[in-house]
Amino acid sequence: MNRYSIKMRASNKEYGHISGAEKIIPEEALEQYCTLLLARALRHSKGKPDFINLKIEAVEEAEILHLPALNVTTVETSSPEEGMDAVLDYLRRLGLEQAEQIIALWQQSYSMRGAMLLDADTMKRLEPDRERGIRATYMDMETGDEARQSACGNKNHFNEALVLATKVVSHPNIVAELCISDDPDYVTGYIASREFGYIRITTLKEMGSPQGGRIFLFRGTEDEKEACIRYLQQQKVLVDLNHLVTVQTGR
Ligand code: PML
Ligand code: MG
Repeated sequence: MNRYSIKMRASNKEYGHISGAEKIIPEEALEQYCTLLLARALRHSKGKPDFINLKIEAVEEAEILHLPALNVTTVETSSPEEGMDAVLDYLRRLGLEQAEQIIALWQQSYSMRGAMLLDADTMKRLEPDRERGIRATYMDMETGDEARQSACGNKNHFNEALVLATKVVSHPNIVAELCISDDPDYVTGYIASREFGYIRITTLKEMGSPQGGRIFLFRGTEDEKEACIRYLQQQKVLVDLNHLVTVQTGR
């Protein structure tokens, strides 16, 4: 099957970045998905874009890595403090001695376009460009056309984040990923790792706050860092969301 990667990003002078999304879809669906992504760019709650970029690239089947989605556990928390405590617990359970420092550094990712790449042991920041950060891209969910289409028109935070986190923590040098959404009305965030899967934390910030960002926690050598950045930014990945394992838990 011939496939294409489509990436949409929209911005305006008032807000800067407004919305972005990406898909990896079969050739016969290309026109339809361009229209759906365009509609998404035009209808974002942050306002009308004055710039929309649609980038379309052919993807060879052999280039695609297929991954099962991480198992999902939801941890109910009722305040950002409780949410951060839950993240701290998981960081410690992953053997990360600098857990508090990692949480403190998270704020520095809020102004970045991509994620912070942080050495999990030395706390050294590893992104070549600190403003841009690392953009994990070229991924989509591998699921029925109907589910993909509905996820395309409206942002589904959970599905998109699960796809990204599955790609990111599947790399052997990534120990975990932390994420808080920058959408003011979305307070659920997560910590993802191969060891514990995708742990959704239902309250990680105050409602109304536009602050959010990602940290990828890295452990490895300089050469492994280069290879890891290439994987995050260039490897095409399709994540199977058809057989999701989900668990609900208190703390
Ligand atoms: C984002 O806004 O891009 C991040 C979304 C985090 C989703 C968390 C979840 O619902 O599981
Ligand atoms: Mg956002």
